[in-house]
Amino acid sequence: MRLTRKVKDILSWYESDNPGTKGNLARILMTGKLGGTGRMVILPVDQGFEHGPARSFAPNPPAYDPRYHFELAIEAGLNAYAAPLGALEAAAGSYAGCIPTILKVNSSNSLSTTKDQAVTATVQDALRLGCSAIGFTIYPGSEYQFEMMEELRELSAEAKAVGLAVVTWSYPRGPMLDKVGETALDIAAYAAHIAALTGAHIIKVKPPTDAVFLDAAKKTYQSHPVDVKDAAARIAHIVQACFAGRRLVVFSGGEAKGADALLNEVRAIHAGGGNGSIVGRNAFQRPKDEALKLLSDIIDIYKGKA
Ligand code: FBP
Repeated sequence: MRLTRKVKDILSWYESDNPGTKGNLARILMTGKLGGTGRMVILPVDQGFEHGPARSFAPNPPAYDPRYHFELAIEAGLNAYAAPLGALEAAAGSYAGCIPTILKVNSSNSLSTTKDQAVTATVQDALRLGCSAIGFTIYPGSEYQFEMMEELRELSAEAKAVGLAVVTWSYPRGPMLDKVGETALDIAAYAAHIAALTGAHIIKVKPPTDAVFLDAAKKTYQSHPVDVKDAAARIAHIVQACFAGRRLVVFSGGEAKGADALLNEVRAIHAGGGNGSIVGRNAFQRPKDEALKLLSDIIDIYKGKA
């Protein structure tokens, strides 16, 4: 496979990584309908852990079957599929080599009252299952944030040593953050930057709102304004927080919503220079033909066609 100039350029940002990790990043970046463009669409399916099976899969019952998600990601021409251990184990053999996979190695659940996640898989599992990367969530702002970052440090070092990439979900939550704070622009930028500083290859955050949450940050944002009313400018600010755009950053889809609302978010991500989307519920909670249409529309936006 010949890498595009764009992908070679992206790989050059990762100056300390070995050929194994660069090769796995290249696999993700070169796969699917967006292969070679530097943009990505990834299917994440860990919501069974996060929200429970019915809240995740009842809207589209075929999605209870882990094979469904491999099929959806492959048919849609996505770059990668991310899931926890059991879901990958349930189908990894049939789909070995068909699409890059990301093993989500920690998970939370809605029965917990703490903002923490358990480590539920290992780097060795990721290698055994043929994954390209491990995925790990940190909750900046949580009472457990430092333990989570320390767990990430260990797993990340181990993954990088054996040539895997690291995808970090960085979701601010915890006692000092209310719902507005969790997705405020300054907090989202902070979370993305923390993920970059922990050594993530691919950073995943929620699209930021126009709120600025921290009083200390408000002064800075007034003297160095970001056009907070413009969704693309907000995305561009997150990209800036990811080492001036020298780390890949993708944005999550959130709860199921109308196609137009999601496509508008994607237009802003594209215009703001984000590297793509990681869309779970908005994909697998729709009937498959609708999901394929929506994913195709998303891909067209990233190709600059829509
Ligand atoms: P969605 O597109 O379904 O939002 O998936 C992205 C994701 O990061 C999942 O990996 C994760 O399970 C979920 O969001 C967490 O969502 P929430 O923060 O709403 O619990």
